Amino acid sequence: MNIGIVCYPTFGGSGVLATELGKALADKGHTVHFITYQQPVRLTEFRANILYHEVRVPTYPLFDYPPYESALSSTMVDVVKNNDIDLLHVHYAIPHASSAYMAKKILEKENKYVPTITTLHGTDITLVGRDKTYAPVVAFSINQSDAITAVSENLKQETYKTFKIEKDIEVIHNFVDVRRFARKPIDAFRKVIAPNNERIVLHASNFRKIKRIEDVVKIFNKLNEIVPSKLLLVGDGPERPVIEDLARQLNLFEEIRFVGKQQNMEEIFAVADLFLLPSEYESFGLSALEAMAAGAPVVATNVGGLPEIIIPGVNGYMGNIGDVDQMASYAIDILKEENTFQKFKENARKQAEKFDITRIVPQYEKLYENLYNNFCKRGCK
Ligand code: GMT
Repeated sequence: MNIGIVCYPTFGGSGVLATELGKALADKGHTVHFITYQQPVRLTEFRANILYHEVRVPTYPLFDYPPYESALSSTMVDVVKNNDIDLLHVHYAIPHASSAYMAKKILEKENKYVPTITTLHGTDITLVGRDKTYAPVVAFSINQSDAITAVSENLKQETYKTFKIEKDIEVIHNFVDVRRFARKPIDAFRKVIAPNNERIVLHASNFRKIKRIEDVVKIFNKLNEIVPSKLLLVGDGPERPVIEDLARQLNLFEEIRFVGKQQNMEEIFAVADLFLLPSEYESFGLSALEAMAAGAPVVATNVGGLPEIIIPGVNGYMGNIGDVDQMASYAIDILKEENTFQKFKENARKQAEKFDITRIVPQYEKLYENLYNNFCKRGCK
């Protein structure tokens, strides 16, 4: 098939998932057209059947806010017409679902019919999407999608609670390429971070408030009192200065490494002994799944879709939001004794296998085929 994928090209989970999906579909022989404003960060190598179409947003003195949504719809129209696109799959509802709707309507006027799929990722529903400045457009455009998917059962239920959705939402969980993430740690890299063989604790995110990174630091502080450890903080965002201050206040600057945004996450996950994700909400927690695939157990909050991937006492633990003491004691339980730690590691890998790319990507392919066949009965192409 010729598949158009629209996503955010940044380090966020929705863009990562969309890019990994596009690469997997290309590996299976489909031709994938990414439509976005920048080269997606995980789209690093060249493949003949992956094409990238940049959305240009011309500025004009009148525009305090250049109209990205219109530019995106026009680019979709152009890509669909000139590349014989079979379907458009948009990731993250805002503004991708409404741009897709607009593109579909324009194409219909030219007797070209293209089905659209919207995959909901989390904050497009639970945070930004429910804001009343966006909500009517979000609800309308989701309902106009020919198929809707959500990355967890929790997000599906949240969507029904938040909006009046008239269609079925199919849950297709996020996935990970277990073989790619099951890397041997690079010894030299481990040595630099943990010269005295301390445990390495990892957190990776976009450093937004919802991630509660101050809790990551506090949990680490308590863990480090009992189990000598180092904390690796990957990513960047608005909370970083606050977290740097906290690390200094707690006299932890020597124990914490802020490495910023990173491309090669497989190598970083490979050195991690534990992944911390004490977020206020996670629709799924793709980073936690990637950590598990690399053999790192996860201590997180019991929110959103995290209970769909973490089995307490098996591959990690979950605590209540803000309960730093509880999460620290879970981290200590996992890391202090080698046999227990090795069991958690093995279980983390096993659990990740349930969400392996080979199991989940066919679910998207099946959805595409059904949609394409049904849609075509109604007169596409
Ligand atoms: O976590 C973020 O803030 C980024 C966000 C995104 O849209 O890129 O991630 C969301 O989508 C990911 C991929 O489906 C999920 O794994 C994350 O849990 C979800 N984030 C939230 O729900 C806060």
